[in-house]
Amino acid sequence: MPEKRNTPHELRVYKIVILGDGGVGKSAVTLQFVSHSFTDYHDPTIEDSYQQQAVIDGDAALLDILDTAGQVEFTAMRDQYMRCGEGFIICYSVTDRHSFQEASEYRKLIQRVRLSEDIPLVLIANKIDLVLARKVTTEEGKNLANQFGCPFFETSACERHCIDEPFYTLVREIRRKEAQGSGTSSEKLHSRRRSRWWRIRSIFALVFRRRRNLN
Ligand SMILES: Nc1nc2c(ncn2[C@@H]2O[C@H](COP(=O)(O)OP(=O)(O)OP(=O)(O)O)[C@@H](O)[C@H]2O)c(=O)[nH]1
Ligand SMILES: [Mg+2]
Repeated sequence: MPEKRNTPHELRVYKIVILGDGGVGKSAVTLQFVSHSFTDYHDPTIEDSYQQQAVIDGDAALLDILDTAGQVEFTAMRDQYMRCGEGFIICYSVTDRHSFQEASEYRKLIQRVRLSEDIPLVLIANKIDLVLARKVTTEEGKNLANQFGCPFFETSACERHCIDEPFYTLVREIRRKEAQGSGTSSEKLHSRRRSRWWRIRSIFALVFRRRRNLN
């Protein structure tokens, strides 16, 4: 009998969003992960998405990665994709202290949009090959990740150092959360509120339609 194989349709898709300040290397890290390549010029992203299959702990996964804009002029869609992401990678550059400080702002933004503390998250400190330009220590990165309660990795997209681990770890975090149950109580409340709002909106639409028909 032929061996049963997973078709792409049977793959579990993991929606991953990568966030961080402009120029920290979000696109470079993502491109290294999906295509093992690196470009040394900065082409500011508006929004790109990539798909990559992987077998993680024996289970096949399709990582659907949204590479977002760090430049403020391109961030209009931010709330929208924060609502759909199942897991987030926050990236800063060890050569840019401001990007490190902004990592906390990205975390707050996720919590504000999702109304939850328990969203699968990984923190990465990129550009560690630029040793002489380093402004943020490993210790500071670890402390921030402890504060976030999330895994932490130091990466170099340029040298392809520690590129796969953050993505694999994030999938594990998503799986762990799924195994614990379908979402926290505040998330459930949020989705209930959304459906309640949807029902109220439908009732109003019906009443207005009737009144219009009567006039
Ligand atoms: N030396 C070194 N340079 C890097 C590394 N990662 C990215 N870069 C460089 O940093 C610059 C910005 O990288 P991008 O990946 O475009 O940064 P980004 O975060 O996607 O920027 P936006 O799309 O504008 O938000 C580019 O010139 C990259 O070549 C790294 O690990 N080491
Ligand atoms: Mg980019």
